[in-house]
Amino acid sequence: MAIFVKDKVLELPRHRDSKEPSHFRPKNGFGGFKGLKYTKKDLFRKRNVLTGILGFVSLYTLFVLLFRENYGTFNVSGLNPMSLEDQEYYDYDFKGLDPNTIKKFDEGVSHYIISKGGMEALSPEDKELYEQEVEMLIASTTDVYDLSEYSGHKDGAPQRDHVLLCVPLRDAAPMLPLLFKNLMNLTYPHELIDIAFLVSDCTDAGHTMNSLIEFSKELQNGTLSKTLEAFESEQDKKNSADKLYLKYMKKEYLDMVKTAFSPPFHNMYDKPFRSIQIFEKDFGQQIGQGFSDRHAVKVQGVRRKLMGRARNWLTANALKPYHSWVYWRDVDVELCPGSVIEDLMKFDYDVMVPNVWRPLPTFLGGEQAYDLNSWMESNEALKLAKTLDEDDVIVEGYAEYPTWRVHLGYLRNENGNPNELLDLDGVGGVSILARAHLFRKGIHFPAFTFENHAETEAFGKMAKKMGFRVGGLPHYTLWHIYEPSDDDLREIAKLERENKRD
Ligand SMILES: Nc1nc2c(ncn2[C@@H]2O[C@H](COP(=O)(O)OP(=O)(O)OP(=O)(O)O)[C@@H](O)[C@H]2O)c(=O)[nH]1
Ligand SMILES: [Mg+2]
Repeated sequence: MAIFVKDKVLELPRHRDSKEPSHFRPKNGFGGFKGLKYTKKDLFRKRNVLTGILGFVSLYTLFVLLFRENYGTFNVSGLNPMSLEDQEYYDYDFKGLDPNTIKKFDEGVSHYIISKGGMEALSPEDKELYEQEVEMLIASTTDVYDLSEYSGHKDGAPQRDHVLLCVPLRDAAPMLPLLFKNLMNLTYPHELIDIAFLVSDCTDAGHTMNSLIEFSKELQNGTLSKTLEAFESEQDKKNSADKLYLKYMKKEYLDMVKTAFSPPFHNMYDKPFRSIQIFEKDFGQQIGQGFSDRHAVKVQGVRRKLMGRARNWLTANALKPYHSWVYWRDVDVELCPGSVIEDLMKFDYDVMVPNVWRPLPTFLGGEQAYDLNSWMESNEALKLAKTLDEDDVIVEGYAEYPTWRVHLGYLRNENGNPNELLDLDGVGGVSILARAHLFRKGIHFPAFTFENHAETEAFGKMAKKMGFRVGGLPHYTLWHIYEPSDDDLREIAKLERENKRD
């Protein structure tokens, strides 16, 4: 396996003649389509139901293999083999139809269920088999969903609510180790989470896509944490100039990061997710992904509208009838509680976001509110909107747009109650949990100006306008990564020169 970072390809620091075996195996211990019988929810509890591999490529859509074939007798050191018993790995679109049974019907089959004299002619066993086969025949062309069953419980995990986890990515290869560690750290049952990545407009010669595929395979094989551990310990040995800024970060924050990424992790850390899909589609984004490029005020409207297109495209393609919740997550989150999905769900709101801060070098104050897109509307901003063109997009945090809104970010108290909740109008996109039926009802991330907003802020406004509850947690914090701006790098260089002189 190779992990790609920027323009370099970094081979993993270990030799593997054969693929690392997974310590997870599908229940019944076989893969592929052998010995399968029935498919639908009510059938798949039968023995010998389909386990295994579903892989397909469609319009450059890759469905990454769930399991490799070579599980068998193995044991990754320190890990016990574990069988993937959870029914959710095998339900809905993970069909297990027996081709021979279907073929039998296709070729025409005579079946007598009443005797000549009107007496019951089938034995109870024959009758049961006949009913199962008919059900399989129907299931081969028909899916039936009662959408009222997928409206999202506030205790989604025990209710077995399926979650679609969407991650948009652009030029994100260096960020993937962080993202995948945070994904593994999620405590919401992995077998209930379908992950959908959208890779767009990359300028890194395919590195984001190639690395993403490799990481996804390892994740679904249950071997990613071991692989990353080896990879990162090798990386740590390299004295990278890019990390110079760490000298200027608060020790408390660096300690928090260290603790978060050191074992012990939760029991199901390595457990494969229900599925991973990777989509690639370009939307013509031209603005660079560098910190200073993407933050210029004049590019915000265009950039946000394109992001809206990308997000809508992803939900439209990945959302299935059986998803009850959709969780949106940006790649560039450094610290996030593993229980974030459950923690956002439990309030029974239709849209819920946490607070997002970022660490800063001590010469800039050590930390700051980062995501200013989560806010309560103000009269001043409504008045300001009336003075703007219909197509203008208000962006928060810029002197050009004095909105005087209440920002979730600024309400944070380090020791505040993480369960305190505030009703919001606009939301930021770093980490949004929303009920799936909002998307089914047409709420989306406007790629046009909606009430002088675009993308996630307009999504919040639209959800509110359609009568849904939108909230945020001022004292529940996710930490966005710190990326030194051009000015910060100059300051760090200056301080380094001064230190050397002393
Ligand atoms: N698919 C896709 N993903 C993108 C695009 N631009 C950014 N992303 C991803 O979307 C998420 C958010 O992007 P950021 O560049 O962090 O932008 P932001 O959320 O507006 O916030 P800032 O960090 O303040 O710039 C990240 O996961 C990016 O990798 C794009 O054009 N297409
Ligand atoms: Mg970001």
